[in-house]
Amino acid sequence: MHQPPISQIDSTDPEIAQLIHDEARRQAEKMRLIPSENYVSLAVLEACGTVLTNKYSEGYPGKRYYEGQQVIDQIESLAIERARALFGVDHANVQPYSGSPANLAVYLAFAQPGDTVMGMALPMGGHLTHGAGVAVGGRWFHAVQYGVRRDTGRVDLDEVRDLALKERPKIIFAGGTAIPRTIDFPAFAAIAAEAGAVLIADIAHIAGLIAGGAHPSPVGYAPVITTTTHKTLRGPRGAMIMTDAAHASAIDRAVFPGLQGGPHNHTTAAIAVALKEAAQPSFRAYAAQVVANAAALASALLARGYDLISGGTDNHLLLVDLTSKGIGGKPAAKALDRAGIELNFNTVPFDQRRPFDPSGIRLGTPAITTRGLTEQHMPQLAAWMDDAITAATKDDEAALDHIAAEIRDLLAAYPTPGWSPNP
Ligand code: DSN
Repeated sequence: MHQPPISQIDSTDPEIAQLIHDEARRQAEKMRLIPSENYVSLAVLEACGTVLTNKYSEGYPGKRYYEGQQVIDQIESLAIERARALFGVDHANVQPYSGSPANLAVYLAFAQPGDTVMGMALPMGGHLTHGAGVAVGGRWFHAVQYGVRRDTGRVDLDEVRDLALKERPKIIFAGGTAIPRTIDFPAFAAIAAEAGAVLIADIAHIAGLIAGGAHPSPVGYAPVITTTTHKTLRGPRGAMIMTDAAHASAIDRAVFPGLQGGPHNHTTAAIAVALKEAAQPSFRAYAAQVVANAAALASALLARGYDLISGGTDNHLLLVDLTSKGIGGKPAAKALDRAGIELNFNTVPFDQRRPFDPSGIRLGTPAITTRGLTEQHMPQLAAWMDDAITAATKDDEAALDHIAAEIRDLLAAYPTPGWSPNP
């Protein structure tokens, strides 16, 4: 049963309704370890499904290009105030449609096409929008990229500094999508100041950890902070850009009218709801548990001989090089999915294989922690992963199906918000 109900879709569009039912069951029965995913609360789900989707509101509270903003202005103002209070920033723009448009707004605000920009290379753990050659940042700008050290798997801050001083980028991104270690925002800030660059902290993956006090904050170091709202922060699909006072109007102009039209007001309301949830004491406990679970899972995998990039994790995320296990990341991820363990194949630093068939897998604990799993479950999870990877190397599909059944049995005791198998 869905909550909020989808009885109208059931009667008017049974095909789509059935697919929503199927996806809800899949999310309930799988050990969801994709580190950028989560389960939002019922309140966030409800906000996403309201009449707020009917309204256009180009502009910002008090300065709109359409009438009828008496209520929408209040909703967006609340979302802004909650973001400011939660993260301790001067200014928040809650309108970016998602993380990629948020980062595109940063380019628009602080660089001209052809300018030098700098970010972490995608195969090293960075993000597509931080200067990768296939995306706008790499195609319209002169993007220079830093990585991690081969011996430690950690960001090489000497390389970052050397590159920044040599290339003098207009902007430097700190952050990424496959970084298992604490990001040293003070060090990045010192480098950016020396190089004359604007430091952009992309905290998409760790926003919930920062809000919950489980990762150091970039506030006071990075004048511009971009984040999605749906990863560890556990809100709806969306994004925010937070700034100090000096960079606020450049970002606001870049988001609208520079890049986007009307904000998605149902999403804005859901972001506001999620920000209120993230300000509760229970969210601090959640953030700490996400990190504790990841550490416990890392220990259990290390004990089974797995090669973790950087040797472990400080946050919610683990990056595993499967080379020593004799299997590529992609066949491993597919086998694990069949075994009820959902994660993604991923490049590892200095990967010798191709990006679509890389050596690693990436996983994390935000979603399973929301369901209530704790450190005590992590040795069993590591054992299931290990068994599934062994089964994959032997094409033992029966073993994979057996693990999937065991996982379904365990997870039945940990409900998902928004859906239950009972009619
Ligand atoms: N797709 C997101 C992730 O999985 O990390 C980044 O945008």
